[in-house]
Amino acid sequence: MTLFEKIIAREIPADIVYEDDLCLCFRDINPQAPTHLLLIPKKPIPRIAEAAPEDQATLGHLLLTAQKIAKQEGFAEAGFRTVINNGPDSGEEVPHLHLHLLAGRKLTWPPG
Ligand code: D5M
Repeated sequence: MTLFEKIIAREIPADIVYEDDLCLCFRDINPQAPTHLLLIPKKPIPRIAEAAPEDQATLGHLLLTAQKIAKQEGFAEAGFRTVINNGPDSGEEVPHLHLHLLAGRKLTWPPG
């Protein structure tokens, strides 16, 4: 079981900001911006590269939920960034698909 599955199962504590049948959102333990959330599907898809056609609805739901959370947490208008790391070169650490939601400061481009 990955770390994020343990958070879904409430075996590890997390600061949860949103939950529904398909996904869970909680604060990143090592924030890279004033607001740094992780939005994960409850289904343990390891990473985008391993998502299947049957995951289409879940993947779409994640993006629409990101929009909902941005409004709920009050950073939709100022702007935010979504990041999905995939594989070794990206810096992916936890093999359970997660969208980073970063907000609360002017973000630079290109990312590091
Ligand atoms: O991002 C993995 C992210 O997961 C990274 O930003 C730290 C975060 N993390 C690690 N452990 C925890 C716990 N226990 N709670 C909250 N956030 C956590 P990646 O894209 O895989 O590099």
